[in-house]
Amino acid sequence: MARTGAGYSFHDLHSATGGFLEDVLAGLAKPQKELPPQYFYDARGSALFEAICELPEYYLTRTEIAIMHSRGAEMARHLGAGCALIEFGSGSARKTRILIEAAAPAAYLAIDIARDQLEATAAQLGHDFPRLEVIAICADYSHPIALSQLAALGSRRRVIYFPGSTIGNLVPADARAFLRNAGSLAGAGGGLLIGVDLKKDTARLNAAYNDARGVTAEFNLNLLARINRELGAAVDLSAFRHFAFYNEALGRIEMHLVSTKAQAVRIGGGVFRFRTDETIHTENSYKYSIAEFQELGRGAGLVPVECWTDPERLFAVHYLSVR
Ligand code: AVI
Repeated sequence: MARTGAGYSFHDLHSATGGFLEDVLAGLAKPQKELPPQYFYDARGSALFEAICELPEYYLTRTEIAIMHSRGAEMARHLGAGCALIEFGSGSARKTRILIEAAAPAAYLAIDIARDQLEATAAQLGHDFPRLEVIAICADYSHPIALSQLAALGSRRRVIYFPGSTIGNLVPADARAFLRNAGSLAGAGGGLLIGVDLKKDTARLNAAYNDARGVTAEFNLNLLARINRELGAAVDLSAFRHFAFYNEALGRIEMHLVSTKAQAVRIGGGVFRFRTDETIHTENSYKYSIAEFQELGRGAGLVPVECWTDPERLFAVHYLSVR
């Protein structure tokens, strides 16, 4: 389905029925129970994530925004005026707005699974930047994307923008495959601008995923609430608690939901037994040193060109080019 609004076009390539039940049943049947993190982001989960981004402990968002403000002009020189900017998981596009102001791209193509927010953001950007061609595509960017809409970008230089350290939510092998795919979407001469959280002291990392107000806990537990809402289950949320810790050996924050008692959980015809303290692994958030991320990029056939960071070296924005 495609439609055109004032200043933007919208293309719906995502099937709303998805595989939520199948993914939940498969994840909970594994020896280490798990749930895929993309299911965090229903309307409630997206609102909770926006609230996380404002928390004093969650330094990632405000630090990346500060880097975009202070170094946007340098990034713009790499992007080149009149380029086509392609963003995966655009969300509210707060950082993109800074980049658009600095780099003046000719076209902006946003790909996101969250349909309503995507269309609202596209409409707003179309209104605020009348000379910018805005194309919104509702699709799951975690699958390889072969978009006919790319033809609309013509021969403009393509730059993929992937902020927020969302790449950290993929295991390194998947992150490398993602970078390779993004590189081929950008094409020879194109580039990738990627926000990546840096390794740092464990206390600071642990605090960012265990905030005092309990918003991250609610975000994590919302996965079970969503299962109840959408799959007609009756999981007792009070029998699970949020647990997040930095796994130093693997260089990642792990989020889990811990069963506080022995219990059986029924979901869509499946019965899943939990021991006391048994966990469901809900998310990884990998942290990369600058050198580690550049190496990951090289492994995907990309050329690290530049990297910008903040004075405390909390967060990095990398520019990599496609040969
Ligand atoms: C979206 N992503 C980069 C966030 C992160 O930090 O890994 C998701 C998140 N999980 C807990 N807090 C925030």
